[in-house]
Amino acid sequence: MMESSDGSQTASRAAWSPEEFERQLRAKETGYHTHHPFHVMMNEGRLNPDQIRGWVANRFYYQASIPMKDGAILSNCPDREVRRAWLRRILDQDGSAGEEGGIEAWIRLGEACGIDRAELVAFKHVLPGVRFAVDAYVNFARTRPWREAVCSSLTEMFAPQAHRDRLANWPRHYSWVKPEGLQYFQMRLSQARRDVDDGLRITLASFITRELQERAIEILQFKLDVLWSLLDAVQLEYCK
Ligand code: AHQ
Repeated sequence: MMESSDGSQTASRAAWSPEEFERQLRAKETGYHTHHPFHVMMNEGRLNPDQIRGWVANRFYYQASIPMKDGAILSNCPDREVRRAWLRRILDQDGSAGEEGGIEAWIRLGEACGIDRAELVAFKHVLPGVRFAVDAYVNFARTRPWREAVCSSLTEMFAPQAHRDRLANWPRHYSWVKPEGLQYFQMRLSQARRDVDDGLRITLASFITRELQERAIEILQFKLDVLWSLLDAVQLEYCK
């Protein structure tokens, strides 16, 4: 037990070991958006084409905002090594020589679902609640210390299972979606794992006191809320 200056006893709040800290972070999976009712209905094949198209068109605003978010992290980060690694995320999404990138792949998902390309890229169908949730995430990355923004990307620890579920369920339940549209989910299986390795290494090395570690858990909850609120807005609009 630690003794404070006035002699009162205060419970020691020792920092978690790196293994326990990672376990605490991963335990937040229970609040991940794959458990949202809309996503459960998606995996169970209970969505109609308009609901699928509504999800794809609204999630496009999130996808198109990722490079802006990562650019904000780069602009706040003074560490050249971290920037070199983090830059890859922008190229993964925006594309680079010979690689069309994730944003183009998501546009092809939209076209495979029958969404007009011009309407998708103009964010014509993006709902107010989706815009607010995504903008909150980008503004978090712009205004908070870069290490906090790195930590907020760790919801992607749970993303590979989401992509595996879609790759398994869409061909079965949504065979009307042209199969080439699913390439984005395939791409992210490996990219997400690599991104999470970077993000977790930085987070475990940066949040080293118990107080900072509990702040990291709060940050992850904020990002889980961003993803959950996005689906709340989509479900309210498309599941009336
Ligand atoms: O396709 C996704 C992606 O590129 C990213 C980057 C990362 C971040 O920096 O916040 N998070 C993320 C996510 C992607 N796809 C989501 C999905 O369900 O398809 C999951 C999402 C995430 O878990 O944060």
